[in-house]
Amino acid sequence: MSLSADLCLRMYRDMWRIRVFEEEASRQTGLGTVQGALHMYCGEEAVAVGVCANLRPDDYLLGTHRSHGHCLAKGAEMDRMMAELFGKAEGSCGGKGGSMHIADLSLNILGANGIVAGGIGPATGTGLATKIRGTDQVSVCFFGDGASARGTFHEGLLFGSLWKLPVIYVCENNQYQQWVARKNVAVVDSVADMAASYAMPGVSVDGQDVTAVYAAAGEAVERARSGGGPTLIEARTYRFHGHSLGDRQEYRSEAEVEHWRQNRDPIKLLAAYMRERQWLGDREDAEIQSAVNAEVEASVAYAHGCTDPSPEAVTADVLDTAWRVTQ
Ligand SMILES: Cc1ncc(C[n+]2csc(CCOP(=O)(O)OP(=O)(O)O)c2C)c(N)n1
Ligand SMILES: [Mg+2]
Repeated sequence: MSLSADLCLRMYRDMWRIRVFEEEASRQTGLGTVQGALHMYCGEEAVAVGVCANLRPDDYLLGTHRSHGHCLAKGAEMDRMMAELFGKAEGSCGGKGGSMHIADLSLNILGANGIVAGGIGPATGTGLATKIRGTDQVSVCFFGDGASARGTFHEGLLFGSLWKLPVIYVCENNQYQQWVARKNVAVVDSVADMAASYAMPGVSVDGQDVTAVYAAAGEAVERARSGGGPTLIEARTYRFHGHSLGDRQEYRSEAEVEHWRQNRDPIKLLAAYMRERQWLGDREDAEIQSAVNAEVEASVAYAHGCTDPSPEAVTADVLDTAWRVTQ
């Protein structure tokens, strides 16, 4: 399939936005302005960007604990995301969600979450809801390879397939599950093969190649929108950083990480693809990167100018189930 220069440039810029945002978030954690666990998505940007380039603002998105990239790719505002990491009232979730719970209901981003496979059930639910309502929205759920070992994954795929729901299940197979290599704990190599058990199409793509991800997701989104049911996409990818900040990474070699950074960086690969076609020159490249750097710097300035949540806000938006049960 052929992609336009405009689309590639947009995806290139979006991958840079994720990369620089996260590097800054990591720096801010070191400075103490951002608190809590931070799971870096660097190296995996082509998955979020290639999938989300096929989505409309009203499509649903469910994420993982490693979701800054998913949210930015779907259109979440960078300023409010940085403010959220700073724990500020103007943040995407009023400063109470932090890195692992960023949501933006105005874009149907129903949230990152800290429970492995936690998004698969809700994404199947939004798929059911849109089918009942008769809209043509699709639901996308990102999850890691580790999530494919959880019951929720199997339940979600079963009902997604049984009811022919408009859901795209996107597994980011980065070959590691916290501090364990997938090859030491999995009995099938490709997560895409598991789709056969649920009678749905399963596709495995090179997750470092945004053009391949874009094409595979495009087919899946079209099938879902036109009533053809769900698809399981496995994107083979790699995280450049440890599981979360501070991980000593004793389970993998520096040489392996260096190999992926040098030869399999999705940003470098797209740059080479565009340069070959003369869609990207030195000047455009420098302009894109400096605009992204400025946007990220501005988000930090914005977050610094925000206010702390008021103590009274602590119980707002909290469902008091005990109260409900006794009423
Ligand atoms: C139900 C559950 N079990 C365990 C954990 C602890 N945990 C957090 S991330 C993670 C590994 C997830 O691996 P994967 O799904 O491959 O995602 P990745 O971190 O590689 O993106 C684990 C075990 C958790 N958060 N939730
Ligand atoms: Mg993983």
